[in-house]
Amino acid sequence: MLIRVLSTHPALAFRMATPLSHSPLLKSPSYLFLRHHSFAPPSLSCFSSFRSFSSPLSCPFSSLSSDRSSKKWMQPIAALLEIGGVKIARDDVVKESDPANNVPDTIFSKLGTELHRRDNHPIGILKNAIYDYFDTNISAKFVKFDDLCPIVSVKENFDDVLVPADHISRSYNDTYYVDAQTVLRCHTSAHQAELLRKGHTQFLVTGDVYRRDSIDSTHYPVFHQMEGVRVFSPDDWAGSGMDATSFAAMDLKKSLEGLAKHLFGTVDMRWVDTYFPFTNPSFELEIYFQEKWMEVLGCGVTEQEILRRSGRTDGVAWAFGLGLERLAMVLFDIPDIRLFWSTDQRFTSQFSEGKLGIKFKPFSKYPPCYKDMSFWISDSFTENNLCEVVRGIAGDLVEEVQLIDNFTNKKGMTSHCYRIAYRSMERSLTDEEINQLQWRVREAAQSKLNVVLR
Ligand code: FA5
Ligand code: MG
Repeated sequence: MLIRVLSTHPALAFRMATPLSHSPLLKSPSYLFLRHHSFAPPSLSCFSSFRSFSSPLSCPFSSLSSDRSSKKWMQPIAALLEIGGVKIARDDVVKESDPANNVPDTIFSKLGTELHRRDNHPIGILKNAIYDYFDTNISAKFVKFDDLCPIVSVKENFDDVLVPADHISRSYNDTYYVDAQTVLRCHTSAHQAELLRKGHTQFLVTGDVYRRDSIDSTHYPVFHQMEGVRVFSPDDWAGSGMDATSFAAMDLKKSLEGLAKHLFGTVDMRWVDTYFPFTNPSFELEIYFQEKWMEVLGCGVTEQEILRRSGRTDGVAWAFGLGLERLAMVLFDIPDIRLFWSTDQRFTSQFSEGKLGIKFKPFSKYPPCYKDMSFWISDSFTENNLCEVVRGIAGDLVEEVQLIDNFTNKKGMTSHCYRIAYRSMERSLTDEEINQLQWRVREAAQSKLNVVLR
């Protein structure tokens, strides 16, 4: 078995040389934690008042269950879902009357699906294969969590992992807020601090995570991550001849390269230096897939402050966050991230528990249909908001939303042209159906995004 690890330098040089405002890095929240920008969401000026939830590792709803009468707004009307033993109704998550709430029904409908807990689903098969690797190849025993509630406090999602108060990832544009103090977790790192505080030193957390994001074959607003954390004590690195940080970084890369080898055998991959608020140094791993470099994970040596707050002043730790869909795309040769949500038998029947060697056989390839849409943007326009509107109308029939033209006229008005690709994974779409979708998208863009169609 062979693994080729390529130099990090080309990507690093590219990232350094690309002006921030033109950088593709900023386009996509998959780089959510890369950079630190100010934001000022007008409707969420109350962000600075955080409320923490007292019940460790529990859903905010469970900590409220004993106090339902005084929290009328959180009372489930009808219990629709049960996650980690907590009942959650639509009205607990989608609150049209709360200006701080931006969770649409399309997102609520995915809550509780828990693809990672289905042993016959590619995401579940991959999770089990990663468990296997940690059980058999790493001497330390990792404790596994896969049913922690995805509704977490702002404190858990951001503060506890040192995300600065004005970091872009906290914005209404990037994160789904249930209310001003509660979010759908946007990464499994939301559970790190709590588990460390509880005394865990080696653990894996798998779960569904939620982000307002762009639309293409490797981005979806709901996806799955696996977090890994390992804490070392001074005895572990004493004989290594390395300082604690270098030792942890070395062990981290070795563990993840071993994982890639375990999953893929031969694959082209490279390490890229990056930035996260919660690790230093920080890295991303990219794998060559479908003729492009695809980022599959972020990781690094845990900031000492996080360990200090959990009462571990003498240790050093590493942490990683794997993008399970991206890894499963490589493992099973799945070309489009929407397929993970398909209930079409022609997709689901191709996978079975414990089978890693399977390559997905596309059961059909219907042609895409492209529709362009040009408009003058307003100051508040964002691409994520447009994507949310398009997904709200076309659901999984939208394959990609791409900015293809962008100019500012002499009066200072900026025009964008977006190309929307519609394609079903399961059937042919009629012209009439697509025209109707496009018409509704245009109407909604105008009424909800304050843009002027051209
Ligand atoms: C994080 O989420 C960090 N919490 C990871 C981490 C953990 C770093 C611990 C250090 C220590 P990032 O935003 O890069 O980082 O996301 C991690 C991975 O999730 C990405 O590499 C990618 O594989 C996947 N990912 C991100 N956005 C999407 C998306 N919209 N759709 C599918 N996968 C995504
Ligand atoms: Mg990233």
